[in-house]
Amino acid sequence: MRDRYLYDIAENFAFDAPATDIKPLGEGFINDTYIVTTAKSRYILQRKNHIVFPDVEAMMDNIWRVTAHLKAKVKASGGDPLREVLTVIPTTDGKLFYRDNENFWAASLFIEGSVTHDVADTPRLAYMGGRGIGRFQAMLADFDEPLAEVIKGFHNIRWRLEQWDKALAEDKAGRKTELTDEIGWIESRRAKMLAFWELVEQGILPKRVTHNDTKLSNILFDQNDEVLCVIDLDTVMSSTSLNDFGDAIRSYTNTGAEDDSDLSRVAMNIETFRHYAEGYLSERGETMTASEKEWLAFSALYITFEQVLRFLMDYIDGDTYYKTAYPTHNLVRTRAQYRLLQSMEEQYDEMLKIINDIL
Ligand code: GN1
Ligand code: MG
Repeated sequence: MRDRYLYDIAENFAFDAPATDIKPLGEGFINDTYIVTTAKSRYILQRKNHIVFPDVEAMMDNIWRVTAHLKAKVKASGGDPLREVLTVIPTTDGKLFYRDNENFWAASLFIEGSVTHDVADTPRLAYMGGRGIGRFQAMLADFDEPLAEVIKGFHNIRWRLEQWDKALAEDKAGRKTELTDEIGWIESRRAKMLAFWELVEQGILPKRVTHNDTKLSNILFDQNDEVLCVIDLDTVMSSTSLNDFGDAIRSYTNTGAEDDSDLSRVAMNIETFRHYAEGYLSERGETMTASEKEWLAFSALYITFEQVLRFLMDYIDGDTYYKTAYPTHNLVRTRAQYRLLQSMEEQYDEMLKIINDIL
């Protein structure tokens, strides 16, 4: 059925012609995404989750400035800024987002002929994904404007653990007593994870522009599987760039699904790790500090631990953050991500060796 509401929203954006078709696209956990067709072009329209992103204006301002910087870089090197960088489409009155009574909306250009992949099932895809994120960070190395912290303490485990302690104390959904093992997984690693974050707090690991959601499906490829650009810039912020490496390893190398209920399928594929690291370091190797290189492999454990904590905390809170498909979904996600973390811990020496060999 033609949903009049979405067409009314679309009219507020500076598209080249009125929308003739609007369909849902993908299945993100946070925003709702649609593809809008006009007589001449296609666009992406997103309802931004205002609970997750309390300051949509600041978020869109981050995205606008970062993409302007990237576009200038791509232009200077003879590339096509409309295909190699996300293009935000403003509203008809020149704003970066549209707000109606209940929702916040933003739009961007759909890049024709682009392809996404959900699973890094070939060495080349893992390598190219690493290169894509490496280049994204390299192009932003000289971006020295402040960026808004769109989600407070996003990859800050000190902050996450404060929230965790509160969630346990409140036990909102009354689920804590069934979760003794799972809670132990977090507590036994608390000190180690905090020690890593302290390096960021002390400036030993420098802050850079980071993407903060580096799953493979956030990269657009062309028909030959060359990287076009990195999308989903909602969480672009200033933090350690190791987060981006760690989150990519968490998502690329998993031989199972993020929410796999069959734990025997879940493990870290060390070859995928190697290929991603090779691609990433081919772009970033020279601009990384000695401390960044030293802690690169650990960042995968750090981000995977954080994801275990976030899924479990949402389960304890009564499933208020992530979209869930069934009542124990967040618990299943927790266990699957924990299995992945264990697999990384088992292969940590090998990960260190691979990084050293590449460098
Ligand atoms: C969320 O919605 P999506 O898939 O882009 C989340 C990430 C998590 C991911 C887990 C803003 O990303 O941090 O790693 O789910 N994004 C936010 O799949 O919380
Ligand atoms: Mg995202």
